[in-house]
Amino acid sequence: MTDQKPAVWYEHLHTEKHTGARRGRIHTPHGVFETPMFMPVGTQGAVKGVDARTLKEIGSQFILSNTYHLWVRPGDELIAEAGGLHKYMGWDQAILTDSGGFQVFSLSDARKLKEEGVTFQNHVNGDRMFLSPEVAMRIQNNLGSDVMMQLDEAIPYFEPYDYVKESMQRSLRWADRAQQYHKKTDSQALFGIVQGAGFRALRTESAQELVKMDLPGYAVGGLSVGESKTEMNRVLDFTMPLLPEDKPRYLMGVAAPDSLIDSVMRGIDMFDCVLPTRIGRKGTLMTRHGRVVIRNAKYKNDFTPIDADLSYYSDNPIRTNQFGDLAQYDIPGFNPFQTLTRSYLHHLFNAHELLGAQIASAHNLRFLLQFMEDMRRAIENDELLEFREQVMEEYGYNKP
Ligand code: PRF
Repeated sequence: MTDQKPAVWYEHLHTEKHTGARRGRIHTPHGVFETPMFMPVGTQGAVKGVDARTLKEIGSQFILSNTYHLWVRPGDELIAEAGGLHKYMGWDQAILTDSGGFQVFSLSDARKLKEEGVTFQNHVNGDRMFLSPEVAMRIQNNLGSDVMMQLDEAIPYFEPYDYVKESMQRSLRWADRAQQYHKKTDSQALFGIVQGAGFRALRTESAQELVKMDLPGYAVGGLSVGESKTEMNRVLDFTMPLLPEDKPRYLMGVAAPDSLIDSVMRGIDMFDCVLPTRIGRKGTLMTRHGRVVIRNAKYKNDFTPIDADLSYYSDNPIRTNQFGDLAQYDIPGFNPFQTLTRSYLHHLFNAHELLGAQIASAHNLRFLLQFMEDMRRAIENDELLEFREQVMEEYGYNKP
């Protein structure tokens, strides 16, 4: 028995007194990052409209990319030849790759699901492809991500019990096969994904079996797929206590501010979602006071800042904490969210200038990253419930 740490491991710093929310750090081969965290999504090896330098300036830690998309185009072997995904895309911090399960089930046509894996037609050129737990691992090994996700089947929340059970148990067998295949455990960590829709017995079986496998981290999948917030919280209420406290816990595909807080209160450390960049590039800003649709005519003559509440990570070096935030950047300069006006951003969207989509995407990511920084501080100060109340009030969730 050695006590050698896996490639990715969780360091616990503080438990919030009133809610049990966790404040910690995740150690990876590409740095140490503060939790709870939000990971911007770079599906095709690019966070849409936001370059690596800007990502750092706004305080990104991990980013997420996708096995499925990079496999289809440009190909995982090409990326391996280029020296791996970090080098290929110029990102020297941590990368998590999703396994392709969710994307195959949401994007591709003519799927055939078997015990062995899933055959489908890709969405780019219609070629038939076969994805199995082993293929997903081989691709992620080629990409060289810090965290790799097991192949799972992402099913709609309201499937009947018998199907959810069959699917969840298959995903467990796929986790086992992924673990058998994975050899690069010193440089890449494999996370398991708890499934089981809204059924307590199935979530319990899934969590317990995955925990027996002693994986370095666990995700909760199959949520935020159409069920209500109450239902999501209920699933987290009975699932989270089953996961080990000394490992990272990741809720896949969530970015609504109220859900981020509610999930952190139940013990989640990591999130990702396409929402901020997807709505940003169409002209919707996520702000502390709810959403702002910048194309709206009322912003034409609005010479107030795009978002007066938003710091640029680099212009606020006092955003440290009692633990000493490890992810600090000292890049002097310009805060576009405070310097530029809503009128200007409205104009950019009206004139179809690319810069509009870029600024709004970076804005929404910065909003969520700053939101997580504020949440981390609230946990450190045992004030998460007050933080929640304030957010619910300001964001307008409490209003009828
Ligand atoms: N599985 C995988 N990726 C995902 C999900 C899942 O269940 C979700 C569900 N919200 C988002 N992304 N592999």
